Amino acid sequence: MARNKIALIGAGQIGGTLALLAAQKELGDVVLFDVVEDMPAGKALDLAQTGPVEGYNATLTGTNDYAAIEGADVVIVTAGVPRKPGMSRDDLIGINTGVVKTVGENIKKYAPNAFVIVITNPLDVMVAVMQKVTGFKPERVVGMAGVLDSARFRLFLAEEFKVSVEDVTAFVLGGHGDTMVPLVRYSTVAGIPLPDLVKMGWTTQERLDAIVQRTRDGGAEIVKLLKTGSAFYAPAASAIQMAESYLKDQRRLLPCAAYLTGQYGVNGLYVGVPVIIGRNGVEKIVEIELDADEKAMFDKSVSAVRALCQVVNGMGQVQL
Ligand code: A3D
Repeated sequence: MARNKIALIGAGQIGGTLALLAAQKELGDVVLFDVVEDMPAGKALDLAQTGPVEGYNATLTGTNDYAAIEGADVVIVTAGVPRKPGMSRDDLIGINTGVVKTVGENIKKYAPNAFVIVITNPLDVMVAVMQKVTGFKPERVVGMAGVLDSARFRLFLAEEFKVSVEDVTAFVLGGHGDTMVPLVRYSTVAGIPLPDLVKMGWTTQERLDAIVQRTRDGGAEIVKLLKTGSAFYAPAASAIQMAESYLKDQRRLLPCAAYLTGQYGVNGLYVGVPVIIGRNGVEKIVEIELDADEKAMFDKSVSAVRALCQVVNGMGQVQL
């Protein structure tokens, strides 16, 4: 049986971690692409030499030539620039729109059947640019953000309740930015909703509010500590979970940036919602009921994403 082929566009901090995780999980052979001369080949060789020690069977190659991604089953895109301290994700739009456009044109040419996961920020708009440029069905182009934002929420909750991270489920919806919507009502410890845990005295509403805010600021907290670059281990792990669900037809229910066609009252926009990922890509967009406050937060987040789409349109490279 032929192995799957996973192309990683951008061989920086997240790209390298994606390659390691994909190899360790033996999801397929990995091709690392970057515009920096020789660097992806160096990273791939280093990772290939990890194979005998870690015991993984995967071929890893690095390249500056898009032709090497030919026929990829999954493409994960991190090409572009990350944030520096004091920058918002939206400040990256000028550089990253052009980068994602070029990347999309090459994915269309060399990997026309791929499932594409975008990580480059500002996420919700970059995934829209990717879909537009490739012309792929929206089911095959998704953005990674919700899995990461939810993982941050889950960690902070597990620490608060002193329980295993495995027993905390959480949902963060909306755009990947300051207006993201951590959904307290739909987040649980082993099925017990957070509002019940407040009633049970496990935490207070004030402490829960602070955790919600820390989740919203989760990316900035790491940018400030790292001083150069942004988070990369958890973003990579999150995208690999999505890729694995596609490649193994796991039908995981994960929050991802998906193209809405009327769901949640939104039409023609990529925004973070729960979806099922299986062999056909996004197989279902799950519409959960939002109360008035949650809906207001979600709508605010949607407006922020729409405003960024207008910025891209104004730049004249792609019309969303
Ligand atoms: P970094 O380590 O700088 O890697 C980016 C790589 O892209 C570098 O190696 C560049 O050489 C390469 N690159 C630049 N231009 C091109 C091009 N035209 N074609 C191909 N490769 C190119 O950054 P990183 O890996 O830390 O982050 C990558 C992106 O992910 C940034 O935009 C981050 O903001 C974003 N990010 C998103 C999340 C989400 O949750 C959505 C989380 C963390 C980072």
